[in-house]
Amino acid sequence: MIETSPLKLTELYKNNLDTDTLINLYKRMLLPRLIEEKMLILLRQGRISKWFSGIGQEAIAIGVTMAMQKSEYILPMHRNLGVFTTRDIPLWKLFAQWQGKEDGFTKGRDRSFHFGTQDYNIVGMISHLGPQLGVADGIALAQKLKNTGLATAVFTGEGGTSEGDFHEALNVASVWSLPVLFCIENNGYGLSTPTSEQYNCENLADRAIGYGMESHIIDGNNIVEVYTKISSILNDIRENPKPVLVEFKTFRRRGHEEASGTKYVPDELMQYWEQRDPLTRFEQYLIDENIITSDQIEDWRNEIKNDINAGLETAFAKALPQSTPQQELADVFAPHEYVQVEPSGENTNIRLVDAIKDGLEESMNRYDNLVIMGQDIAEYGGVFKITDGFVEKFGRERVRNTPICESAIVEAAMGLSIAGMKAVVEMQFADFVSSGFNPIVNYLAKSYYRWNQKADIVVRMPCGAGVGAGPFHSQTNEAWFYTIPGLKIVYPAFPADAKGLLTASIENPNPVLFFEHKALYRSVYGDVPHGYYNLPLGKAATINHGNDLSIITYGAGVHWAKQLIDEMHFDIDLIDLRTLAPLDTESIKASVRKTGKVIILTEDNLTGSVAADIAGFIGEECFEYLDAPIRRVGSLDTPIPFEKGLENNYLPTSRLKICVKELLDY
Ligand SMILES: Cc1ncc(C[n+]2csc(CCOP(=O)(O)OP(=O)(O)O)c2C)c(N)n1
Repeated sequence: MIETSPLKLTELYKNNLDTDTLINLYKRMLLPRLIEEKMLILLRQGRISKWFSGIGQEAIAIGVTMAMQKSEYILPMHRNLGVFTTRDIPLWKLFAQWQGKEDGFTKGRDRSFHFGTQDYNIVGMISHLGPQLGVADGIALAQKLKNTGLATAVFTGEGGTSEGDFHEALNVASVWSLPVLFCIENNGYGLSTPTSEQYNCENLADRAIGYGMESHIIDGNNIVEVYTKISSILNDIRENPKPVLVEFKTFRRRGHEEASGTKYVPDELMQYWEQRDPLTRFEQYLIDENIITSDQIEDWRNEIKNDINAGLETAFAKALPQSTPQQELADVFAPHEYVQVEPSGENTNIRLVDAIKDGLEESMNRYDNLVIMGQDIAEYGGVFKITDGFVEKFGRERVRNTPICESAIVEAAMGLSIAGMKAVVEMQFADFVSSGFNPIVNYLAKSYYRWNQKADIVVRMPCGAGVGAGPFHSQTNEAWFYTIPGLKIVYPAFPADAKGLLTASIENPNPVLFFEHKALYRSVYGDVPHGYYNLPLGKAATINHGNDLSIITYGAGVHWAKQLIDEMHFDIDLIDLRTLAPLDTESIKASVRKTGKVIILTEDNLTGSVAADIAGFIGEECFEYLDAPIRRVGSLDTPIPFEKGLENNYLPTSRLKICVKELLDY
């Protein structure tokens, strides 16, 4: 039965809040409810596309947002309309966003709540649900490092808690004592999946114990409880930075999205929760207590409905995006004006590994908002010793050992960038980036295009074969990323390039995957300028000038080709691409036009490699200049074997020599 007894409601809503606050909480809940009711009508009329309803869950978004300071970041989910309205985003702009209008938050590039806005300190979700939990860690880390005393709140459904991101994010937040409020909205179902099939513990809040974290269970349908308890938890978090997990018990009263219905929900359950509607129940309480009157409610409803209609009218009148392919392409990366910093003129002959260390150190000196994160990188200096001595120079706050959780750390790097910092993430081995793949390709790569949020992050990737390390410590996996718009890929072959390209990558506000070949780390020496200098991304280098054949390659391939040219005295043009994205297409064209024959050499296995794409480009752009078929030379289409002899068979060096001879004789 509906709890209408004044006594019971008095008990339920017992509080010390003043009348204004109570009325404000009510009106704040009323707004998203009325917006939703309108949206359901528009949906039926086919005037908006999808709708994820938060009806019955409003108390959580509103209570949490009201308890937050406006300067604190909130990372809401698809049912948290109340976060957006409580931050006072103009209604027309929200509606324009949902309609894909030019003046929405994403210029029509992403739908519904998939956007963020720095103006309102809101960072919306990506569809994958979990990644924002780690992003919240990064934002909170930035607040902690900057001593702002601000907390960060992030939402997830109970379904999202089954994702690895949830576990990684909670663990990192706990290990680093980050001021994050993790909010689980446990609304009974994840799409059609009931909680009994989602997790096997009584309360999700209990999971906090495993992470050494405080937790609370809160009635998510009681606005007073949400607001007062969260206010007090946040005060505590701000003073003593630490993460807190809150499980809000609530219920999803409508379908996962409107079209899918609620057939699988038992009627009694629906009725039970309808009786606990956070808005109508609180309204009854306020009337019973003579805090508001029915007339006032009527007036507010009319006022809000008028605002909604006005907002809709404005949004409907707004233009759809009128873009061109050029404009779309120009918005994939954050703008950056590269300013050349010339080298000092004084050089020392050092190894590639030393040059990378140098570049990193110069950048740490140059940017005091730069943080490096990675496994074993602090006192231990990283497995390749690149950050050896950094803790002593820059401190543990900026040189951070991480737990083994590639996803959460990439996400945390994104959070740092959102909060105005720079991050370098060291993958212990490039192979392990697969465990952080999702946030790189879906969050970092797409965020500038989606809502103009830069991802000022370099992911360092110790990669490559030739060290007898087997299938999981030898891959060169640049092709996994080459196809993704929004990522830059740098792959130096020489020490001086490595240093100058690393500093340039760190300067650049976009996500850069920086490949460092392990076999070259300690075998390749070169003269490297002292001090800070940079090199532009997207410029290839000609390592050997020749006329009979072009070899276009990068990384270890440059050294294999150079060795062959030196041994055989071939007249070959050798192009070291140095960066793959952006690709120096002009240098490729110039070389192929000069020689008329070309090999694209890659250490990667051939199928689907970067070489395949470059071959396609040459076929299209240089066809009239070719005197022989374009040849790709790469590794076998097998995993990389461990044993030295097998690894040699796998790698393309022997096939390169044959191919060079065939082409020269063609
Ligand atoms: C990684 C991933 N897997 C699956 C989905 C599809 N999906 C979208 S929402 C959803 C259910 C989410 O449930 P929950 O986290 O409890 O949030 P709720 O929708 O109940 O608010 C699913 C399965 C997705 N978006 N991302």
